[in-house]
Amino acid sequence: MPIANNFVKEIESDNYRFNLSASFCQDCHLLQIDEQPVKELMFHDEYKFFTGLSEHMRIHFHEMFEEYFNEVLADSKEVFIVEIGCNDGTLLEAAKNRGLRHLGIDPSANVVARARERGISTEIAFFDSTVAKNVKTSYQSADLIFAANVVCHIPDLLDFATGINMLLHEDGKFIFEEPYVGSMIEKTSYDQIYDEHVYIFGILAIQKVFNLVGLELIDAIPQSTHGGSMRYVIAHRDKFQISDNVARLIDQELERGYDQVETYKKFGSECESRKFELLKLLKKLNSQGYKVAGYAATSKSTTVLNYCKIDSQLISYISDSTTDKQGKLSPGMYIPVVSHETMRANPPDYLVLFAWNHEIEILRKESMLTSQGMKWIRFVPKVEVVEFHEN
Ligand code: DWN
Repeated sequence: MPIANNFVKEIESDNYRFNLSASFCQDCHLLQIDEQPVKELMFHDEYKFFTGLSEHMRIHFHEMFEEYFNEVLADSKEVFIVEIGCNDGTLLEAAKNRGLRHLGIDPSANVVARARERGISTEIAFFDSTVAKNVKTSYQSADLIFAANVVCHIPDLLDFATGINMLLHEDGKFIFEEPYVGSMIEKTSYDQIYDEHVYIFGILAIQKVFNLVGLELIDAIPQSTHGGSMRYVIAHRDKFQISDNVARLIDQELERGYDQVETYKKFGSECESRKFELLKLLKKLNSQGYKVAGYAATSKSTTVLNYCKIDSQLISYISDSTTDKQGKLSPGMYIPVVSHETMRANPPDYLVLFAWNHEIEILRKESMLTSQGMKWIRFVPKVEVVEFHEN
């Protein structure tokens, strides 16, 4: 596999490859990839993902902020809010707009530059226990720490949890969201597995990891974002009542066998079936002379394209809103990336919905194409051609 976000200018100009496979540990309940490229190859000053490109996610993060912020607002002390993996500052903008003391920490200088343009206080760093200690010394302990789609990117979970333990105020909360292992299994969304996602978490695993450093999981709330995520709320031990959600959702995990390696073996064979079904469909459309393109050059699409071996014969281009990806080639399979405007000017017969997790937002945006007869191809939760009609 190539680096999921390494969009290149020329064919074969990237020769770095790693072996993408995953294992499940029945003791700690972590599903994790076996080999991860060094972090500097993935997160750097040309990182290609900007959170704020999705309006739906912007609203989601602002609502998330307001929900927890209101709790700490009751205190008269000066509030300090930290976001780990702040990206372009989409979430922290809500803190800044309220004039609150805040800090975003992210290792990718280019996305941080975007956050700074918005007036967000930031530090460029990979968050770990040393950074946590320094932040606490230079600022204060954090009343709220947020992270969204970040913790599953960090290999040394124990050191990470130690850092949270150090930085979190004794009455504070650490709130984070990650793609949920249960959603991935139920939908066979194998594209959640790529270099940046070291882990796909379930509640059993999260509870164990944070318990090891003296923290406690006090709530778990399912989210529809990113194809099915889980929000976890962590606090210092015995500070808050534990929500009933935790026991209920853990029971559900056990009932569904998310603690059993057999479940993951079955998931593996489901992935193989989806791969053959998608290839079969694309080859059929190609032989019938239809023009097929992709919608959104997501990180996830790198797994789909390389795992299924889909090249520009089968998908002639991918349209994407990220200017840094346009004019480049997709990692490994070298499919050209163009703007949505270019795609709309000469639409294909079929569009493969790579950003299936943003389906509602995208269909709303592209309703004109759909009404003109352009068809969509889904590969999650099953491979199918969909003709959407407006009610
Ligand atoms: O965890 C991660 C998630 C949250 O974001 C990261 N490791 C990287 C990234 O993953 P992804 O690229 O799979 O994320 P998305 O949000 O599913 O897709 C983003 C891509 O989709 C961008 O290239 C922009 C594109 N896009 C688009 O072209 N039109 C997205 C939307 C919503 C659109 O309307």
